[in-house]
Amino acid sequence: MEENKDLIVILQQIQQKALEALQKINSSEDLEHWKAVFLGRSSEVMQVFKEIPAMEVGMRPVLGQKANIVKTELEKHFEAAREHIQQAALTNSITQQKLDVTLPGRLPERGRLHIATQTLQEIYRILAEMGFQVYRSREVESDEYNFELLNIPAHHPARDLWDTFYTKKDGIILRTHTSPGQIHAMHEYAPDPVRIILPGMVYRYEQMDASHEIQFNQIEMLAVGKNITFGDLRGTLEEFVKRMFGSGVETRLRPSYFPFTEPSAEMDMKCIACSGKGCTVCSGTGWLEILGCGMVHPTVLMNGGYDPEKFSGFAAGLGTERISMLRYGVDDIRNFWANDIRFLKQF
Ligand code: FA5
Repeated sequence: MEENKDLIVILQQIQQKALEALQKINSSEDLEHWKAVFLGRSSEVMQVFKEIPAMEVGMRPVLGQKANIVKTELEKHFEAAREHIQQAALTNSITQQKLDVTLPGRLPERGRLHIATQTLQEIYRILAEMGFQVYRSREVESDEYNFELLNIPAHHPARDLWDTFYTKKDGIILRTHTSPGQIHAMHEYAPDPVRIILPGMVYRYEQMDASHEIQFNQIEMLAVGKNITFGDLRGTLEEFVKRMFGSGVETRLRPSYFPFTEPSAEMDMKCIACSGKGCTVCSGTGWLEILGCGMVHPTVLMNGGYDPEKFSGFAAGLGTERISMLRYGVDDIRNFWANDIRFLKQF
């Protein structure tokens, strides 16, 4: 009996000791430590619970009840103290680390379309209005499509016009121009008429300078049908340039040579960077070549599945980075893929 009374006194002492210790605590770390000491598995209250089964039967409920009251009481104070400490920490951070809400906010960086994509999209828009549909074609090509079927047999000197990236796989190359797409499209549509554009990246193993890159975008135009003439080609290109750059822009068509067109020509635009005076962009000539073009060669029509006696067509290949350069006054084509954010941000 005496022993039981002692335990009740001990429980009261435990409670008093714990609450006194709690009073002095003002940090979360100390509070957690307090919890381990006074409410943890090997705390004194828990020891009392362990001793109860050895007690006199009649006293067990009384002791159990008392021990529970003490434990609940300590838990209650622990929760209150935790609340208090958290609140104090919050008040402290609000008053000590004051926010200056008048400071300008940090704007998130906004992405944008690359200048090359913007130009491609503008060209799609203009040529769509003129009746051309986009036809996608592969960048990794076969020698057959990039050269043979375009009337450039192996060992033909015209292959020198395009410095090629070869792969280790025999006959597989990176396309040097978008023209092989002409053959893919003709194979798909012949003998129906087509009026399409073939956009995308092309690759050349070239010496880079202000107007030459080793990778650049081209847009191929192809129209095949009945009674299509060089006049249609010229009219279409002039209309395109007018819609792209405005009516005051000067262009010229120069006779040229491509194995897959006959006759062939190249179109130059008066260099906007120097107003035709001559600069690094136009290699001092005052003109910048923007595209090659011509009437589709009868052999190519035949390779595509058309009868050249009944069908004719025109084709053109535009270098679209050159178009961007003229449009925005960019004086070095190497800026396009150098990925300098200061350059790209301007467009
Ligand atoms: C061709 O690639 C022909 N396939 C174009 C063609 C298509 C002719 C259909 C006839 C019929 P060329 O190699 O000239 O042609 O290139 C066409 C255009 O791509 C050039 O006018 C120029 O604007 C651009 N270009 C050529 N080489 C580069 C280069 N290294 N860097 C940037 N643009 C280039």
